[in-house]
Amino acid sequence: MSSEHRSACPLDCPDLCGLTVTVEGGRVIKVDGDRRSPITDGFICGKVRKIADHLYGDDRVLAPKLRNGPKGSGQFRAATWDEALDVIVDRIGSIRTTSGSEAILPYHYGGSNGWLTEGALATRFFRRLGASNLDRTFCAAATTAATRGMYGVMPGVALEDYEHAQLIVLWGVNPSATSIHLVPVIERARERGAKLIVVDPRSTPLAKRADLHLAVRPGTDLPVALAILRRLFVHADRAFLAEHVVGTTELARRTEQWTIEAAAEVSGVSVADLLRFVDFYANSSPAVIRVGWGMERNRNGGSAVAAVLAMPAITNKFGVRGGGYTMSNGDARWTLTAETAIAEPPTKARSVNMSELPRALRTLRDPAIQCLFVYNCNPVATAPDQTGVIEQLSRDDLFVVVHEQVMTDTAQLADVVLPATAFLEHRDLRRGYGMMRLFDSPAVATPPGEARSNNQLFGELLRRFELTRPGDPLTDDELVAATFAASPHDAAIRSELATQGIASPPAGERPLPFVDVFPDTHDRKIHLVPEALDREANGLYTYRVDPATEAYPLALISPALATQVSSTFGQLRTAPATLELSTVDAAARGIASGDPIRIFNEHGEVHCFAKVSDEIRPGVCVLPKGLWRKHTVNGLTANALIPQTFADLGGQAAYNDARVQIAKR
Ligand SMILES: Nc1nc2c(c(=O)[nH]1)N[C@H]1C(S)=C(S)[C@@H](COP(=O)(O)OP(=O)(O)OC[C@H]3O[C@@H](n4cnc5c(=O)[nH]c(N)nc54)[C@H](O)[C@@H]3O)O[C@H]1N2
Ligand SMILES: Nc1nc2c(c(=O)[nH]1)N[C@H]1C(S)=C(S)[C@@H](COP(=O)(O)OP(=O)(O)OC[C@H]3O[C@@H](n4cnc5c(=O)[nH]c(N)nc54)[C@H](O)[C@@H]3O)O[C@H]1N2
Ligand code: SF4
Ligand SMILES: [Mo]
Repeated sequence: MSSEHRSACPLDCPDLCGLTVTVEGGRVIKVDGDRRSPITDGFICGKVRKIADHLYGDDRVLAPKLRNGPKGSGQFRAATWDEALDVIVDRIGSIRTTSGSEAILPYHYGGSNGWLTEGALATRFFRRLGASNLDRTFCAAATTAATRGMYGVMPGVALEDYEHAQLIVLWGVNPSATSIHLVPVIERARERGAKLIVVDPRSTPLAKRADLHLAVRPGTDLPVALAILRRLFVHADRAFLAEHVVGTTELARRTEQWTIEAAAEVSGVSVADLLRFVDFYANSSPAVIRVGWGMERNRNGGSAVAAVLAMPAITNKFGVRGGGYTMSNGDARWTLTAETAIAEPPTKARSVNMSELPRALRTLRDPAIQCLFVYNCNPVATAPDQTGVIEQLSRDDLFVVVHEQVMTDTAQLADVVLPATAFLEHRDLRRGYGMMRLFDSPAVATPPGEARSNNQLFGELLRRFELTRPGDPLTDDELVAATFAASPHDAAIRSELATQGIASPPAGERPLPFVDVFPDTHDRKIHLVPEALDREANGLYTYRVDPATEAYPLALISPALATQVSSTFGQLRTAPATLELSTVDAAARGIASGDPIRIFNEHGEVHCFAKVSDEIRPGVCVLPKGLWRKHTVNGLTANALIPQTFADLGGQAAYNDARVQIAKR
């Protein structure tokens, strides 16, 4: 007998789909979209429709494993949970005694991305232990810094409201892969006459259909945006600026050197096209800019995002449905957070930027890191400097624990592998970062083998290290109850969740910026040149020149694959990796599609096959993010070519700052 259950998809995707899950004998046999969320509209992506392949595939970790061969040999023996936890308690205990707790580094990013799996008892455990803290900078660190500094946590335009726009700008974002439910909304707007502009070095599916495509060189969005702003000042809404905006004069000063001609030169886009952008934008309302994450991952990323976010402020595109910008809507004024339920005060322990993992492991002293505890993350596939990550994780004197659903490239390097549940097997609360609602995503399937949720694991570790306190919630259900209890104002949300499994934020699910919601900076104004950002960036809006050299002239970018979420589901990919390069760059090197090639720079070398494409601009090549080692000939991916350097804001990894050369093998 099968049964149907309502759930939600908490994966790292802006859409946050409502799901109908069919379960038989505790196993998921079918997943489809439902209609509780208008944006899901009854359909979901192929990745999640096929999630049974992930849940019940050969790579699933079913029981704890202990390494019984040399590091990285992939030799493990099965163990009981008790045995594995004894090893962990023993090793961590002795590291604490000899070197202190900061010798332990928790290493995590999104994982299943819900409130309960992201933080909760793991945060509590590592803080009470006194472990080193982690700066989570893989993604959205630069965009978050820019947005918060300028607008606070004001929600942006709801994705549903794009239907009302007359102009839609997609800036460094590829919804055809990363937010598929936005595509039909854009199409509906276009049927009603909306224009579409795409700013992207690649001809993405929507760029091909756009009214204007600015195929900028990676990392040159800043001069482009400043030159456009310089022109937009002519169309400024002076009354709006006077009432709601601080820093206009200073921003105008910083745009001065960026004529359209200068920006065209640096970005490789024509003067005529930049002027067309200005014309479209100045003369359209409602106009919305969807800011993606492709533009933040370089040395100019934070300033570039800030410059783009200044456009709707200067011209006042707010106050109308479908007008303004959308960055992340994750902070859409939820007063309810799992943080409030946990209320575990931050510690004074040192903080380590996750995007310089090899450097931290190599150089930190007093104490050096001796234990890396990985959960919700696959750094061998996703962190910069892959060679360094592999080298460091393979050290005999580093104790590596990995809590995982499947045998990832990182798990292969562990001393202890612990089996983790997947969403649908544990409960989670998840708010959207595109779609603004909050979902309660229940456990609907039986965890295979001995998989345990993050909170089961860290609850047990809290107990074993005698770090629990009376009244501590220790299960997912207790954590949800504590989350609600800590937010007494949210009775309405609670009852919506209980009856529907989905709730709207207090400000409504489609709030209008500057009508329903305002910046929540200290004076409720937009800050165009916030002092803190100016200091952090060492001069906000200062352009740093392209890192290309004669030896490494090509920009390598690593956009998202439609078939994965970062490296998640990568075990299911059978196709070998291909590097896409432009017809011009291929011809210059005598390379044809299918040729074996090597891509190299001072950090590393990747061996794979070429795909010659007229969908990327000359000077740029593409190797997608999230590939696994098995997908390339020499077991290294784009991340082996990515430096441990940061964007200008947020300590953000500069994934798209890699410059490379390509040759036939
Ligand atoms: N299917 C799928 N969906 C996903 C993900 C996934 O891996 N797969 N990942 C999820 C996550 S973690 C995130 S953060 C989001 C990311 O969502 P997106 O921001 O849409 O993803 P990206 O593919 O990283 O980058 C978007 C575009 O930026 C372009 N780009 C690269 N460099 C530059 C630049 O310097 N300037 C400009 N203007 N454009 C540039 C790329 O060519 C790419 O088309 O998607 C989420 N959704
Ligand atoms: N080259 C390149 N690399 C990139 C980027 C890029 O642009 N270029 N962008 C990056 C971006 S946008 C992001 S967000 C990061 C993401 O990088 P990661 O944080 O490493 O994300 P994933 O690759 O999705 O890996 C998450 C892992 O967590 C596991 N997991 C899921 N749920 C749970 C759970 O409940 N418990 C436990 N213990 N584990 C769980 C999954 O099985 C999966 O293996 O990658 C970054 N890496
Ligand atoms: S990954 Fe995105 S599109 Fe796919 S089901 Fe989840 S929320 Fe929906
Ligand atoms: Mo991300």
